[in-house]
Amino acid sequence: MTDRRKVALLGVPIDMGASQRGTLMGPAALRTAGITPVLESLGIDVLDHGDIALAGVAPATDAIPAKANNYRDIQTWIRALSPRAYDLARSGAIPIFLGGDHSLSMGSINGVARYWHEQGRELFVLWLDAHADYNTPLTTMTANMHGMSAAFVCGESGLDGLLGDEPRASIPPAHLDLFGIHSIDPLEKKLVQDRRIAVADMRAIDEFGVAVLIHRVIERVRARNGVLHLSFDLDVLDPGIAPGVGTTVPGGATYREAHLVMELLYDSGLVGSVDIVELNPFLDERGRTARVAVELLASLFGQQITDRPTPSNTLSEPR
Ligand code: 6HN
Ligand code: MN
Ligand code: MN
Ligand code: MN
Repeated sequence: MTDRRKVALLGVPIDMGASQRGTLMGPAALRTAGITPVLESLGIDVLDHGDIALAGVAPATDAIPAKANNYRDIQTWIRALSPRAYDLARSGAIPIFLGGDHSLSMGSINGVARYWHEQGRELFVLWLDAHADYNTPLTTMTANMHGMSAAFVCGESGLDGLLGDEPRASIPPAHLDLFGIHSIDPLEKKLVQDRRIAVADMRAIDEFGVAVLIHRVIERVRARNGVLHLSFDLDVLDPGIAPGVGTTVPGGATYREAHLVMELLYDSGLVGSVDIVELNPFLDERGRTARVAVELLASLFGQQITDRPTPSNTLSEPR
């Protein structure tokens, strides 16, 4: 079981999966923005494990796939990260993986999924992102591996040797929810449709609102007594509130939409692990994006405006 009052932070300063350098400074910026004291102020016991070390990862010998930029570098990070993620999940704390670009989710989710599957629990993944990240080396237009992580997590082929000896623990595509999407490549879109992946794109969010759509995700996880991993790419936010990411797309989620997602997820009690990725301090404006990220994590861990009973969407009874 996860202890909702215990958090383990692990920095994963990787930037080789993206075309823009700079996300390697992400973990430091999240710490500077106060991630530890903010979570502690909510009564959470925070253990910061620092940044992951790559020493000791045995050299890989598998063939390098075509159309996977910086494959060897990313492979080293992923092979170091997956067993760490497994251990952190087993510790009972909620791990938060501080990115780093989104390729890190290939390792974080693999390790976490392996742990939950051993426990006989199903893992679901909520992918909050402007992008679907459902490319493979066969569909990609850029060869950037941060655009392939959701597909890898769902067991798509094309990066089959990536983990080396580390066991692969995929989730079925039916356990993935793409949320907030507003940019997708043509072949990637076809693959997402072929796999019948649940998508709440920005059009759906405009039309129905985040509450209805997040409840749908929560109910699906709850119905199977599952655990939810949140993979939070900061580029899902509108560039007006989160300029510090490498791949900004206009028309992202508002400040309040994003907070409501976090508040509803907190109420659900289902989140067992988190990635927070794509923060690029080199592109940020006076730390704004790092600060928004920490504020959103506070809502995910129970910060509330009023201390109303949860879960509830009603106002308190008059006395
Ligand atoms: N991200 N679909 C584009 C690509 O290069 O495959 C963008 C990917 C963005 C990835 O933001 O994590
Ligand atoms: Mn993205
Ligand atoms: Mn909107
Ligand atoms: Mn992403």
